[in-house]
Amino acid sequence: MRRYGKHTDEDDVRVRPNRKGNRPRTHIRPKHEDAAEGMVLTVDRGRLTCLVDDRVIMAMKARELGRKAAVVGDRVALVGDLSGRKDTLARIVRIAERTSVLRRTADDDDPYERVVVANADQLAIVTALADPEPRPRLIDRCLVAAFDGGLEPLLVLTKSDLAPPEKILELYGALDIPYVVTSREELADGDAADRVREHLDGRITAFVGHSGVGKTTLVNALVPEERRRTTGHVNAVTGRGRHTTTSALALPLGKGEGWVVDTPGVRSFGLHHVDPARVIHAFPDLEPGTENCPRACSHDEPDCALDAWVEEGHADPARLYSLRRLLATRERREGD
Ligand SMILES: Nc1nc2c(ncn2[C@@H]2O[C@H](COP(=O)(O)OP(=O)(O)O)[C@@H](O)[C@H]2O)c(=O)[nH]1
Ligand SMILES: [Mg+2]
Ligand SMILES: [Zn+2]
Repeated sequence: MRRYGKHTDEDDVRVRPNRKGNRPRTHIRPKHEDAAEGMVLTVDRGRLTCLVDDRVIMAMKARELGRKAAVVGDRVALVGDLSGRKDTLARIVRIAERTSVLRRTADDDDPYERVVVANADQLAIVTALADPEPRPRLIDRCLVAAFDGGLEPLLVLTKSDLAPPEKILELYGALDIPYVVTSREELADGDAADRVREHLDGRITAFVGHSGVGKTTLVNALVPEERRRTTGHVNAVTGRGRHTTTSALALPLGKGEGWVVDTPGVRSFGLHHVDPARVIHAFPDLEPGTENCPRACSHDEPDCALDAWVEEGHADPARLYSLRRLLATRERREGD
């Protein structure tokens, strides 16, 4: 069985996700042999909305889980009242091993890390081309979190009706990260959703980005209201693009077509949990240039080979600046 290193110490391995259609393999705990398998759709003050078969069920975690917390995207085992009727509450008795973990801390100095989404395959980093202005350093931080958490990045550049994408694409085009550019017009005629959907097929995609970049608008364009209603989320989504996004929220694209996870806007993406030595992996345009670095190079010292790498035109100077700034904020607090 594949183990995911440090992710497993947080949650005991009890149930495996029922990915390939075979029955979930349940280990130990004969106590809850009859537990049903479900997926956490959203969390609100200790109440977890879960999908079991086609039923939306409210649940809380069982005492035996101790301090382990289930998050959106978690595969869980549930017992108790699974009817999904009003005012019923099931109990979550197990959390399955996670295939990926998107984590963030409030800032780099904050050791308290929260798991934003579990089991996502892809991280859609949503950036508006204007209103609000793109913030490459936030993009870089999201990229680090994606690489560190085992998610494939997807760049979604919204509001191209307000500003052109060229400048941002110059910075990120070299990274071989798939990207989609969307506009208000394309949102209206369905083209935006179609083009984003091409990247979502069958996978769980978490949408992150600064507040106001258009995450909820996009997610709503991807998931018709009809389907939002069947998973009971229609109350959380009020009107066009309006959404009181306080917790991540998983929405189904359709049977076997995957999931999208809307998340609350982030101002910063703290990376306290990421080993600085791993940060460079999120800079594939710079990483090959570190071959000539001195051993244990901080990449911010006179002998660092990255200056030459950039001078030779292998990467954009802005990217090196961004890397250095990110590494520096890992050491001391600094605004983004
Ligand atoms: N001009 C323009 N506005 C957009 C576009 N996408 C979303 N918006 C607007 O941007 C605002 C914030 O959108 P919202 O989806 O709530 O952003 P979120 O905070 O990232 O979820 C809303 O007023 C949307 O109508 C776009 O492509 N072009
Ligand atoms: Mg939103
Ligand atoms: Zn170096």
